[in-house]
Amino acid sequence: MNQKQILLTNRHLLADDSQAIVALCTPRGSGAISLIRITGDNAVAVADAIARLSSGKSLADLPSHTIHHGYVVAPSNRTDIIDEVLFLLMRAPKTFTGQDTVEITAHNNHFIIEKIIDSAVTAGARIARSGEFTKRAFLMGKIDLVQAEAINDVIHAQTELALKQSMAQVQGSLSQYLATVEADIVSLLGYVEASFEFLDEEQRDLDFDNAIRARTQKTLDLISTIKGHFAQQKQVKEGVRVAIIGTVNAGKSTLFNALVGKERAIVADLAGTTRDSIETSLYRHGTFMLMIDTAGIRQTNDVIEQKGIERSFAEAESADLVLLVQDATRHLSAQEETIYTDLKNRYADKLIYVFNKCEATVEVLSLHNPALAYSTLHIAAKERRGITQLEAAIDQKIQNLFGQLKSPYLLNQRHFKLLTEIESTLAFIAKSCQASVQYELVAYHLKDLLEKISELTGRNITENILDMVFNEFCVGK
Ligand SMILES: Nc1nc2c(ncn2[C@@H]2O[C@H](COP(=O)(O)OP(=O)(O)OP(=O)(O)O)[C@@H](O)[C@H]2O)c(=O)[nH]1
Ligand SMILES: [Mg+2]
Repeated sequence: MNQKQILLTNRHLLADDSQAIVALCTPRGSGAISLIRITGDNAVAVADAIARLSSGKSLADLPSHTIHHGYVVAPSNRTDIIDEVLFLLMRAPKTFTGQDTVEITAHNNHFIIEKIIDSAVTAGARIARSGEFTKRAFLMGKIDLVQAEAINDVIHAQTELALKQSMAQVQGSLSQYLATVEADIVSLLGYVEASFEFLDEEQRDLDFDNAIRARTQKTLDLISTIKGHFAQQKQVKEGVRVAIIGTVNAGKSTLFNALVGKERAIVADLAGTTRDSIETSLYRHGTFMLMIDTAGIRQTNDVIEQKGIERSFAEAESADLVLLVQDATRHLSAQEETIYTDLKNRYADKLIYVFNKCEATVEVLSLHNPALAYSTLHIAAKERRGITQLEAAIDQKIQNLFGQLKSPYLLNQRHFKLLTEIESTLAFIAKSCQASVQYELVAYHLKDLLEKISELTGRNITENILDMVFNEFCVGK
């Protein structure tokens, strides 16, 4: 489907949605300049009603994509100047929303902004709803739904990497990728339908059936690959969970405080000081992290408390990065060692082994334990020694874990759910084609898949889902 067809398909949703809308597009708060956007069929008329250009002209008479100095005035009294501004005039269709647009660069003052918006409303605009600019851009066929969601992701990106990926998606990379999947399925459907035509020919069976099987598998592999990135990408988007795990009294809370740079967790000599996990978010080197201090693994009467072990494993499981802390001034008990080894083996990729209490004066017992002598870091959390090196190791690990995502796009829950459905249908087709290909059945499912994919890119979508997507936006986007 080309852009024009998309426009026609979606145009009915636009129905009475061509009225000018107005909103502040820059964040509220300090800053010299703010930007107010008016878009819609009557945007230029609305702007003219509140504009007094220095040139004495009207925006309606001026060429598109030009900037004009002037004043915003009250529509009821044109001598009442609200602010000295610049008007950026952009006519359809070469605008973000695809509709006539006037952007006003005003001074960033709460009262000025409110007055300008009020004046625009008096002149015939209405206040934009959350995400409405982007919704219009979508409805006018300027962007597809995946790109619209990516704009939302850009606004809310928590890590630099996530931002880069969102930007890539705004430019259309997942959409292009999905177009490939769609093309694959269309061609597969072509094979299936062609097979109807050659139903009586002897040669047909083998060639067509094998081609259909191979193509189904190929598409299935592609979908699985995209899906495989989901877990990772979710973390890129939401920030990185770093869990500090270890035996009681190992100095986990002391380390936590050193890493977050404040006395957030209670530190005490008493074993079992931390009873519940404590979380603090922090931002460093372009990455948003959630640092988690956990209750320690505790040994009582020679038995290790089961609950503590389970909790630690659960934290390790849901974390993106595990700092496994060992008190270097004492040996681990045999049971503790089993747990440490288990954690280390299970989470090798995301685990940093930290020996704490490694002041020069302390004999570092554990260093002599060959079983544990593997990529360890030695710190003295209480004196803040080795923290810089540990931070560097954390950054390095994050880089390793997330820096090499193969896909330049982001997925959200909606994408993931649909991809799962597409995958299971393809798996079903693959399975049912193992013996002989049931052409009618396969054709039916493939058509269903095409519909699902168009649901993903929003080219065939119900208003319900639309509203869900756009409601996540802030007003002015
Ligand atoms: N010598 C020395 N003592 C430390 C160091 N880091 C922490 N401690 C001490 O070890 C004790 C336990 O510290 P915490 O940070 O409360 O240990 P924790 O692992 O959080 O303990 P729980 O919450 O009980 O599991 C305290 O007395 C700390 O002062 C260190 O680098 N060197
Ligand atoms: Mg603690």
